[in-house]
Amino acid sequence: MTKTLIVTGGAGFIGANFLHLLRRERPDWKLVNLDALTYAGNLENLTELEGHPGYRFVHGDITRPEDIESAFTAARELGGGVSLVHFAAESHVDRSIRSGLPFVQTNVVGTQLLLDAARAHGVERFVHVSTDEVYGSLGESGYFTEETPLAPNSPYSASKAASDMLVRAAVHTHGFPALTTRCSNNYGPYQFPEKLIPLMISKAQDGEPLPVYGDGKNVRDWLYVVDHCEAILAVLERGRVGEVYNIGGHNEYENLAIVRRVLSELGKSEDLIRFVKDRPGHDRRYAIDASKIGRELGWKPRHRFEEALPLTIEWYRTHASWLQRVRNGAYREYLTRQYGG
Ligand code: NAD
Ligand code: TDX
Repeated sequence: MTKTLIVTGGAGFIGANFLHLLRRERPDWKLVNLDALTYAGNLENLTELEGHPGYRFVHGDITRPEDIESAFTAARELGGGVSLVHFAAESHVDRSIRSGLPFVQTNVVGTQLLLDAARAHGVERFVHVSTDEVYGSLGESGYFTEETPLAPNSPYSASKAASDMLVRAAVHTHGFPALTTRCSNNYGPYQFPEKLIPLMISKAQDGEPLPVYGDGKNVRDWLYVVDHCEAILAVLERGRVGEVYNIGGHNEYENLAIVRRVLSELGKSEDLIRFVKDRPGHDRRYAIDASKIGRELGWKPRHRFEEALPLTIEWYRTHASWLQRVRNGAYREYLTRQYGG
């Protein structure tokens, strides 16, 4: 099995958790992290990896072919056959509603450039990290399977669906060794506090109002980020090339139930809840059928929501300075130090 891995977007939420998992579980692997450090990228997510001889950070953008080349050069210097796990993306639905173009640039154009470079360099395996949102919205019942037709509803999910199609085309046309994962909503350490759970934790801690979109009855299928990372590792090592694997935990909750739980864990009053204008085109319900990855790769989530949500809240409480530095912008100091702007 490959010992050198290029990870794109490793300074973001899931990518950072994945790099930490690999350091623990595959300590002999060499790791290259290619990340543009957009607002969502935070090198403070990776301080434990800094200076490690088998780890290289490449500050680069997947929409720039020369930056992708730099990552392959770093991988070559580390030696061994190369595989790639592709997390880098614009990932926030609300931002995509305000402005779709960066989503097309990174998620669509960036993914194609990465596929071209990875093919030219003969990567052994390429895991494309996608999302359940490409399937659109469910009614009261049913689950997304890998055969559910794609019906994305936001500029974010449309750009992810487009990237999935480009990966599919690379497999079909060029016999490129790619695999695609589609996971439900993640929560856990290092998540940027624009997403529901860390936003609500952060606001509740500060006694600020908690904005709940619409009637609060939209349903998401929540998975602890470490479970997602373990699933990606299983797909990387043992998945069948060309296949799509859904990942999820059968853990559906209405948004309002999540917000109430956060408040109750923190001992705060529900008076902080504010119902606000709905997200335009807001998907009603996501729920994943993850039986294929269970059957084929033996993966199943190890963390129960009832335990992992309190663990997550505790992580944000004990990492108050991480949260504060994200909220006040101090986590961007690295860029100023390095590049003077
Ligand atoms: P994130 O927004 O926290 O992190 C994205 C990372 O990508 C950041 O470090 C950012 O700097 C980097 N990046 C963005 N544009 C780049 C570019 N042009 N070149 C290089 N790097 C760039 O995202 P996340 O929540 O960690 O999601 C990671 C992946 O998982 C995404 O592809 C997302 O679609 C997918 N996903 C996320 C969830 C979830 O609940 N968060 C669920 C399913 C799938
Ligand atoms: O302030 C809020 N109030 C609110 O009610 C925010 C930020 C969200 N919400 C609702 C909207 C959604 O129904 O909470 C739910 C979750 O919202 P997000 O955290 O923005 O996640 P979602 O839109 O479901 O998308 C996420 O899951 C799939 C990630 O951001 C994607 O990257 C991933 O692909």
